[in-house]
Amino acid sequence: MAEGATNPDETQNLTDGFHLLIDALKLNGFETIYGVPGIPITDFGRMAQASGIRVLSFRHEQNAGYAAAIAGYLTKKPGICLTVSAPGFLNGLTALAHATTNCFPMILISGSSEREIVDLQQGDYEEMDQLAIAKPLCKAAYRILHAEDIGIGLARAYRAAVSGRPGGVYLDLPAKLFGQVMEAEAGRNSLVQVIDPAPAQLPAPSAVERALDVLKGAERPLIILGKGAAYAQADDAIKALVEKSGIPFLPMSMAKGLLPDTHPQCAGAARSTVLRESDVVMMIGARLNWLLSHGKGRTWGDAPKKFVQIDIEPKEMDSNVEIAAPVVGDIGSCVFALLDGMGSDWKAPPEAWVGAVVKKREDNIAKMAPRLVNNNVPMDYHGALGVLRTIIAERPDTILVNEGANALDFTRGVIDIHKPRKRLDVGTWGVMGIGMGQAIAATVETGNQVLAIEGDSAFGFSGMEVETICRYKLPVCIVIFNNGGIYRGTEEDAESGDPATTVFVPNSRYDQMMSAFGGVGINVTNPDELKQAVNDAMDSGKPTLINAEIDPAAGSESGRIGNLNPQSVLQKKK
Ligand code: OXT
Ligand code: ADP
Ligand code: MG
Repeated sequence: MAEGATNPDETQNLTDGFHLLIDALKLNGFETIYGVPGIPITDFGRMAQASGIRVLSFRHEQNAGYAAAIAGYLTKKPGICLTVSAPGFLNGLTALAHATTNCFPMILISGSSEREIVDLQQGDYEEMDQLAIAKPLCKAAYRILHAEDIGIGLARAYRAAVSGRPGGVYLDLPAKLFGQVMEAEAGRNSLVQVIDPAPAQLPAPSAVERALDVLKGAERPLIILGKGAAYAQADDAIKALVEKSGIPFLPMSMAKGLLPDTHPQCAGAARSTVLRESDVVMMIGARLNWLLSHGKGRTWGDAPKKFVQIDIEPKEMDSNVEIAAPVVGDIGSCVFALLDGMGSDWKAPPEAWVGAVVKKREDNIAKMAPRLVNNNVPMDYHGALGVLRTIIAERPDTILVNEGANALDFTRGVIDIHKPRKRLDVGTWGVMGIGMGQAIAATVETGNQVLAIEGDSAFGFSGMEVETICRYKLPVCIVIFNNGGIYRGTEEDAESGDPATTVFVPNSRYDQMMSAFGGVGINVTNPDELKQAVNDAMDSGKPTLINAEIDPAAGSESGRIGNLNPQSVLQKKK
């Protein structure tokens, strides 16, 4: 067989769509596919697995898609999700849109029905014009009709996903394509190895100079680090810039750990103070969207503010407020240029500002400390998180996956992250259901242990993937903060006779779901038991699910974002 080719029929000098796609993926270093098999991609999955690509089979495409999206975030290489046509494609589409919204590179590859029948709407098996539906929800969408275009089609998808602002790409593969036969040599020659898929984008020197001038004029400067900065993997340069500047930094949720949350310049525990009081804010890979109150209003205080923004996407500038100093380029190049321009005589910000931030941070940390050592039964969030915070400090390479409302917000505030890209969560949309997909991909891509802290509602969106975790024997420890419902487990509806819309079966035992598939399932009622169970799971590396009984009354509506709920003036909330 010719070197690098996978097709046993090459003795006949022929290849086909199946093998060309596998060869194209391998040529470009794609090692893992996340998906769900079925017509017309089952054989492709089998052949890919036989060829040495790791093909991880999920229970639902949405979870495979979330896995692919986060794989893209963690590796800077698009995660691949493979689905069947119409319903499988639609299941994967939510994840593709999520990837695009979050700027994660991902390629959704879906089999599709025959074009001739779809276009005449003659009712094919799983008929759907998938390309048209995908287009508005992703960064780019392509269809490959001929085997000789597989190489160029994959190359286009790869480059579109990672270059510029990363995002999701859809690749439509009609069933007929897989079986198309062509000369093996011509097939080999049609493949494309993508050179420099995400080219460096250098900022203009004048933009760098302008940014430094604005920073130099600051009395109360602040740096905000977003998940784009974590994605960029320019960790050392960002650390050097922050430390050389002496400016306090505020990490967005998934940027926690880019510099440790325990770093002396970290202002995570003084969030509202630094947003309100700062006069110059430098955003690095973060958008001024809802998570930052769009850069205006009460959160940001009354005093005028100047923004410096580093981003690869020029259109991001002035999206919500005026950006005084836009620096467009990739974060690594921009940060290096800024560092260079700062020279050796850079002046640290005024001591009054730095000292005030440190004081606020220490006050808030001291205020929280006693709540983290409570031994209440049933547990509240803080008692449970106190022990988990220590475990993460002792095992800083663990990747923390986190979703829920109170389960999300309290965890984000309490658990310090110590290394880059070790916190994964609901992202820009605040979407529930990312948990198990992220947990699986995080360990598959990095080899690290995963601790998933999940609200009981959040877990339910992807809970069936515990079977996947058991099947592949993954070192994932899931802790369900089980408060019996969405936000709280206490609501009643006296009028309808049905349970209130936010409550679940009380005292559910999610741990038994894990035991059903041969994993370790444990129920815990206090922080000591929780600590023991998580440490055991980490030591053993066995798939584990811990049902942590949380006081059903401990949470609040929508966690920290209850203010986003519209209010009826006609009906008082119960
Ligand atoms: O500075 P101040 O004084 O303000 O204090 C701040 C920090 O300085 C301080 N802090 C600290 N103090 C001491 N020590 C330390 N270390 C420290 N660190 C910080 O603490 C405060 C707060 O800091 P924080 O959190 O940084 O600041 P703040 O103000 O909260 O930040 C604002 C935001 C907006 C940036 C932040 O709140 C944020 O990132 N929020 C994300 C919220 C989010 O995305 N939520 C998820 C969506 S909610 C809802 O939509 C849900 N649904 C509907 C649904 C969804 N989402 N998706 C789908 C597909 N379908 C439906 C559902 C179904 S949630 C949900 C399920 C919920 O039920 P669960 O059972 O899963 O969960 P439970 O609630 O647990 O029951
Ligand atoms: P957060 O939610 O943490 O605030 P966002 O997802 O809102 O972060 O913002 C991430 C930003 O980072 C996006 O505007 C995106 O264009 C940008 N970005 C992503 N990767 C890079 C990169 N390599 N270089 C520069 N900017 C990047
Ligand atoms: Mg809950």
